[in-house]
Amino acid sequence: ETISKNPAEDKNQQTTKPKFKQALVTDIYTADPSAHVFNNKIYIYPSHDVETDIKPNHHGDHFAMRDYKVLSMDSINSEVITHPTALDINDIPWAGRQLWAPDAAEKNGQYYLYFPARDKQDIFRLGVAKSDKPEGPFVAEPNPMPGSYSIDPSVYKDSDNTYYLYFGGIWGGQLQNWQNGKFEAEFSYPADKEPALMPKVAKLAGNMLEMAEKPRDVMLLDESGEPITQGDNHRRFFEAAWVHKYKGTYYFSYSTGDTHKIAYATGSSPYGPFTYQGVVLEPVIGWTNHHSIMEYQGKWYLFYHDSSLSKGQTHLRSVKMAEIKYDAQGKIQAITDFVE
Ligand code: FUB
Repeated sequence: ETISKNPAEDKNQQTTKPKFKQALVTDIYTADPSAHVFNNKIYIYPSHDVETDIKPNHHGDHFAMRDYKVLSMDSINSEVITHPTALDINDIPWAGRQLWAPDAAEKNGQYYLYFPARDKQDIFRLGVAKSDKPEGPFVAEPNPMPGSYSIDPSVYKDSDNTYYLYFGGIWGGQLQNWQNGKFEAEFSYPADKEPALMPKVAKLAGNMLEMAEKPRDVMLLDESGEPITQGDNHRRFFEAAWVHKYKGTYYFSYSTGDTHKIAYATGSSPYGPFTYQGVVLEPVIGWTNHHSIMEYQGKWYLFYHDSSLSKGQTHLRSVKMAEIKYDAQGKIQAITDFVE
């Protein structure tokens, strides 16, 4: 069901085609896009940003999102459809507030929406909701995924049909509160020279609703094979884990948070370790930077967001896309949000 056309159209042309590096939809604010090809169509699972009176703070309380809406495109050049609400916080029995960056996966014709939300104790957990349609509506499980914590779940389906769940985010994402296997309100970050807090990975169980194993660290290494350190905030993991595979190599990309970049590292296993390679996307307008990378008909696309439409309001972002290219060694050529 279509409820909006792509408003990024050029008024001088009779077209509704989306343009690279321009907001895909302008009727609502959208962020944190996780893009997938399901049934030969492109589906984008974004956060749905909303206005709030909450003042910006380091916990991210101003990201007060309350529902999800899925975007879809018949092809990379087609109009963008904003679908009706896919999941509302009022229909998630365990959730208290803040529906943050989601992702989705398909298995045997069932679609699974993975999302973070604070529970009624105000601790971030990961939830799952099911649908028989990629755009929803989704029905949430009554409880969060057992043993889940922190934010930004993303699911990578490997070529052998194993599904891996990645997650984690520091500062407002609370990963720093879980250094000893349980939530601790009092904590210290590692010292600047110590290994940084690493993102997490676990195989998903066959039912797609729980982890099949205890989450382990995704090790991000520097060029010498040493863990990236906490003080290296231009390269250390902050949030927004995403995995894709290109020519047999696994690419782990992520946001560096307070240095505002999408960086990436490569490895030979979905568990890592991954060695730092460089930047995919330079800082955008707005504080956060969050993305996904998707292959479609032999080309590769970066989906991301910025706050240009809201004139820089950090919590009011818009999803965009751009093509990315690899060099002969498989290095991703960094892009900026600048429109050529
Ligand atoms: O959208 C809320 C949060 O901001 C996401 O979960 C983070 O990745 C950041 O984009």
